Amino acid sequence: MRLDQIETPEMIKTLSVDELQELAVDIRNELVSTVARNGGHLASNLGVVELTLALHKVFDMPTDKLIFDVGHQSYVHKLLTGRYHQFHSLRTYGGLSGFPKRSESEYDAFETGHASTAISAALGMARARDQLGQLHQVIALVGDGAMTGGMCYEALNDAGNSKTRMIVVLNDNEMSIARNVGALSRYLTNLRASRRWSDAKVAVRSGLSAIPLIGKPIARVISWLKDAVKAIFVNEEQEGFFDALGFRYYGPIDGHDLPGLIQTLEKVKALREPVVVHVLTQKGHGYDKAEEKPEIFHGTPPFYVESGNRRKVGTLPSYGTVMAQTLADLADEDERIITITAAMPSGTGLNHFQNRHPERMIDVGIAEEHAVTMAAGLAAGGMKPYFAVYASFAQRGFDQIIHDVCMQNLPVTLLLDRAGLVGEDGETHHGVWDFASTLPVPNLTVLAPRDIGELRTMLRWSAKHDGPCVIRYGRNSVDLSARYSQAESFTPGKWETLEQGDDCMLLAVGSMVETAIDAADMLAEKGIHARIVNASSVKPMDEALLREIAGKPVFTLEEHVYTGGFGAAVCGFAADNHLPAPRKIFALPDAFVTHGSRSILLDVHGLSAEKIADQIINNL
Ligand SMILES: Cc1ncc(C[n+]2csc(CCOP(=O)(O)OP(=O)(O)O)c2C)c(N)n1
Repeated sequence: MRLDQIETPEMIKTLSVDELQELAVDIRNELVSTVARNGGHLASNLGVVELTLALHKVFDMPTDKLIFDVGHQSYVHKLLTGRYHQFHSLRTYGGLSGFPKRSESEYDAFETGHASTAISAALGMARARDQLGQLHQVIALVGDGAMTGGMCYEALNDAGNSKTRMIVVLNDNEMSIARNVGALSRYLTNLRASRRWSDAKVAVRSGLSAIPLIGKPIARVISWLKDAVKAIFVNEEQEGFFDALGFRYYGPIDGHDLPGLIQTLEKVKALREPVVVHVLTQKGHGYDKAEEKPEIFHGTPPFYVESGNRRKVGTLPSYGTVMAQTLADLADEDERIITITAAMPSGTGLNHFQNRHPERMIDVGIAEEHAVTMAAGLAAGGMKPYFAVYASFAQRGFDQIIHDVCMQNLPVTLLLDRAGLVGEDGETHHGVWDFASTLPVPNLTVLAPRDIGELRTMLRWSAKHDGPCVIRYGRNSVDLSARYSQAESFTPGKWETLEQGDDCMLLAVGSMVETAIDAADMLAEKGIHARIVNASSVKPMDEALLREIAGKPVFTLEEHVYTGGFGAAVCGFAADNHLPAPRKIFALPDAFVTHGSRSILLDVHGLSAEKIADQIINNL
């Protein structure tokens, strides 16, 4: 049976192992060709082809519930659950999401996108099952990278103690996006070693046993010797980690061996207690380019299958690269500067910093809450920490920003990358709530550069600033230096006027400055002259400028939700000071924005230059 004939996972149950193996080839071809065209998470999906087939062969979805941690590795599951014919639309506007979506399929039991949630969700679903007198299994598929996140331990602790029937499949490929870090990762490596050791032991034993007369006694001695050596290298006490938490541990098993996987899953299916099945997989398995460079093919833009090269190569450095290079220069002069990533050294650009100051870049794993409080500790200890993190993942550290950083007025800088709409990754990844959560926090300075030049200037300012600070920038870097030169220094609370004009005032933040310039060009064609203001200091605001322009038609522009954002703050200031409110706040709606290209999404929500210009004309 070919992949295009699989309409429901029921059909997989009838297939032999050989037929499943043929299907695995089809699946890998489909994954590579679709992701090469649309971009997406390739290496992780290539690694779970056999595992997903085995899960669908053994369990009865959708009655049994399968929950993907992060959810970026759910493509194979989508292909097997009636979505093959839509798979070409993966991650495009109106097409399939790159993450599980309950609205997309009854087989998507729980929505994910951020790491380390699956065990908690599975435990909740298992408890609901027990409360409601149902009998199905609940399975959480969790990567070893996701297991660096603290929520996993809170959930294991609770689940193991409650003895709730559920299965955690631990997909261990020794990688997060980059190489996995931390003590648990070391522990899992030990377990892997023990498996290689026992495999070798079995092989030697069976080989020797075949020799008549002397074979069996020699095999016994060698076996004893090997156990003694193994006890030195593999700490037997550590092997009880999951058992100690109240789980029954199975593994490690080979995640590309279909018969072995099916056999083990069959065995654990009927168990009435919490179980961990430790599965070893290879990230990128079956596509040589992804096997060689799993980090590059973790999440990739469109690429050529033959060469593995990206289809489009940008000429402008990313904000992350500019940030890391500027900080590395500053760190040459200031030994207190230290950087932190939560498992995203290349995504944030900090790998460039690491190349120059390896001892001053810390990867804490997928542990954003810990990263913020640890940064507060570094600052309290006399260092100058910078935590670079995607805006949507920084949501995890909200309480830590208030309680650990700002209340003590510690000089921690948060560098919020991918702020605004990210595009194809969709609603779990858009970073559009950061103003709402940072603007109300006392002591915190909140900044958003108009381009890479201003980011450099802000970073130089921040190195001398003795207090907490947030600098947010978007996915697409911008360089406005050809049109507007960059001031030498940055002053919080002072906004820059890029164009003079008297007919309307455009107060734009971050990515919206470039859009405001384009919109103003369109307005100029209609004889409307806009003053363009780069409101890069979001807190403190330029109150003097706000008073100066009071009474003129003011429009605010931001890539952030309407509620609690920059425009709302301008309105608040106006109300407080008996000034007229802005004519309109250009911002995102109070709704979850779907996936699709950034330009489409901005246009759909009225935030393209054309739509902004039209709305201003109508308003005036
Ligand atoms: C809270 C949070 N932080 C960071 C990320 C970005 N991220 C996506 S996948 C991933 C690595 C996950 O590793 P693992 O769970 O081992 O899955 P694999 O890709 O190796 O299969 C990271 C860091 C995220 N999704 N959520």
